[in-house]
Amino acid sequence: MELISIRKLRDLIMRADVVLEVLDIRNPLETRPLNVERLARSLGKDLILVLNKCDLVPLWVSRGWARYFRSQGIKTVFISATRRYGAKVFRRLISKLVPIRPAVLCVVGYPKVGKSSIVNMLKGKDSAPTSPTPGSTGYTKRAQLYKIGEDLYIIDTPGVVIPSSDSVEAIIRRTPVEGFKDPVPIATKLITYITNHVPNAFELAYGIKHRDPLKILEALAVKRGWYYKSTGEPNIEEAARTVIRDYHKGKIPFYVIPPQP
Ligand SMILES: Nc1nc2c(ncn2[C@@H]2O[C@H](COP(=O)(O)OP(=O)(O)OP(=O)(O)O)[C@@H](O)[C@H]2O)c(=O)[nH]1
Ligand SMILES: [Mg+2]
Repeated sequence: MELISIRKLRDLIMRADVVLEVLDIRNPLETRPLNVERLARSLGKDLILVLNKCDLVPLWVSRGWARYFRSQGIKTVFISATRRYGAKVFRRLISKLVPIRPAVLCVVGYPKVGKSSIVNMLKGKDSAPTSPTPGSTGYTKRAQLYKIGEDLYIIDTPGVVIPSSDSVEAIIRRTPVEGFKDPVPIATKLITYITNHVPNAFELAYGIKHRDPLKILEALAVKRGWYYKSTGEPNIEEAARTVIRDYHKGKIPFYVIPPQP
């Protein structure tokens, strides 16, 4: 993480009474910004871990991850912001943490984990712009304050925490799909990563039975009718971008199994 964003993050957390740290429940450990937790703790702020997108994983996976984080002493809820699942428990926990009003919450988390969607869920109507892929239009540009209840406010934030590791998850979250000069190598890595967790993910998503990443990309290009004009070969770059986009959109079944208690 860059220095500038550490300062921004600190300013933001200072302004809030409770920090909502949003993770993608499909891959919580890879989308967990530990520096947010450290900062919140050092500034004496309450923190709720919000495991979002639970509609994309089986219930036992959601429960397993919630149990895992709660066992570490972290207040945790799992929700689906877009399906508005888990809103009641979530609101109740917030009310318990901020008995005194006015109060301000802030949402922080890696790009595309659903921060703006959570603001919309808590508001009860869509106001904060959301977008499916990094860098696309609708991407939250600056911190903005919304009213979500009687004397209760929430700050939606742009990507103040950017993953810096070399993991596939980190790379595709910090780079817009169009930003890859050659999207094939990263899509290949992503496919391998996904199939390591869900072996038949691409059969479920596209009806493609291959297990080899390049074969999957080729088959997808052929299926969609994407060919290079010059050579007539299947356009695997277009297929690669599609795989990355579909992963962000939750169209490819994927989740990491929670550790056993
Ligand atoms: N299936 C599913 N998709 C979700 C959920 N929450 C958000 N999304 C989708 O995830 C994408 C990103 O959501 P946003 O709310 O824009 O995420 P964000 O964290 O605000 O993104 P940035 O502001 O760009 O960092 C959108 O396509 C949302 O529709 C959810 O609970 N389930
Ligand atoms: Mg946003």
